[in-house]
Amino acid sequence: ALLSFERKYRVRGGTLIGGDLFDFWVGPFYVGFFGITGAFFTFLGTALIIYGAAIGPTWNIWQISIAPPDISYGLALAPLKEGGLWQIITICALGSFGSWALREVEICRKLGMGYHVPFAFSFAIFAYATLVVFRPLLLGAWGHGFPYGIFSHLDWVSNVGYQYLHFHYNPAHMIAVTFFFTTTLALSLHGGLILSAANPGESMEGGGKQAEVKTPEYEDTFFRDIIGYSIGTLGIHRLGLILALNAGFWSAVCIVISGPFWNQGWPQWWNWWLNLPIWS
Ligand code: BCL
Ligand code: UQ1
Repeated sequence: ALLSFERKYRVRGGTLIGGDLFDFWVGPFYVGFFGITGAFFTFLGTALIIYGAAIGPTWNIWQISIAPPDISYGLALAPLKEGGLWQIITICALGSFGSWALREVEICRKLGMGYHVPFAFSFAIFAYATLVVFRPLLLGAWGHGFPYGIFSHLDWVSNVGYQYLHFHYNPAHMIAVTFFFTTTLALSLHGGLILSAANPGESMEGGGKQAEVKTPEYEDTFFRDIIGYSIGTLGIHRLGLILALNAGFWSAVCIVISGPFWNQGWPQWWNWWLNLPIWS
């Protein structure tokens, strides 16, 4: 059933492709042209993963893995069972993520909202595309993509990390990690602050009386009292978004420079610092 407020927001138009043709909902879900393409790529990609598992050596969920072609195939198409499946699954994944982003755009347009959500999602897609398209292209072989499997992708990260001796010394990795950690700091402060204002507990008069929900001034005052500064209720959301986008962006940078722009160990990269004329 339609929720009471839903009818007001089920507005026609705003589509990028297909006009009115796909402009409908299935239950709660908006469909649109990109709902159709998204479903297509998702089902095809998932079916190919299941097929890959079926022709593989194990049904153990942790060990199933669909590997990219051997490096010797370079940037060519590989036979299905020798990495071709991985190549088609990668196209399906990108088709599916791209459709999802464009479906978000259509919904934003219908509702007259900004494009912040699809813009943010595009950073995650960019990080994924960097791993399986941009870096393999720059290194000249699809074999540089990561395998689709739970343990196997962890093994890939570890192997690629040690290939550069000590990945923690990668300066872009340092920046990415710092943004990930700062994002969780910001969200824990924000989540805690909002819940503390919404859920203030017993009133100061006592007697088991519940205090009333606090206004945003209290949120500002808490941070002014403790650190002398409040970024504000809108500001914290801008900060959160910028922190999170940077986490994804610098992740993409840290991996795309590993190989294409730096092929020694990352500890050696810091020689520029050790060799500064001040102390060398
Ligand atoms: Mg490291 C990468 C942190 C130690 C080697 N490392 C990363 C980054 C991140 C990180 C900065 C991965 C996040 C990312 O790319 O997001 N590493 C990190 C930390 C430590 C660490 C915190 C730590 O020690 C505390 N790393 C090490 C050690 C090395 C090492 C020292 C191994 C020995 N690290 C590497 C290598 C890599 C990283 C190699 C990378 O390649 C990786 C990186 O930067 O990749 C870009 C970006 C997000 C994505 C890619 C997700 C995209 C999601 C897509 C678009 C949508 C998916 C939809 C989904 C399928 C749908 C699900 C449907 C459900 C039903 C809901
Ligand atoms: C903050 O200042 C603020 O404004 C009132 C919030 O809004 C509700 C917050 O959630 C947080 C976490 C802060 C504090 C953050 C900084 C960077 C001072």
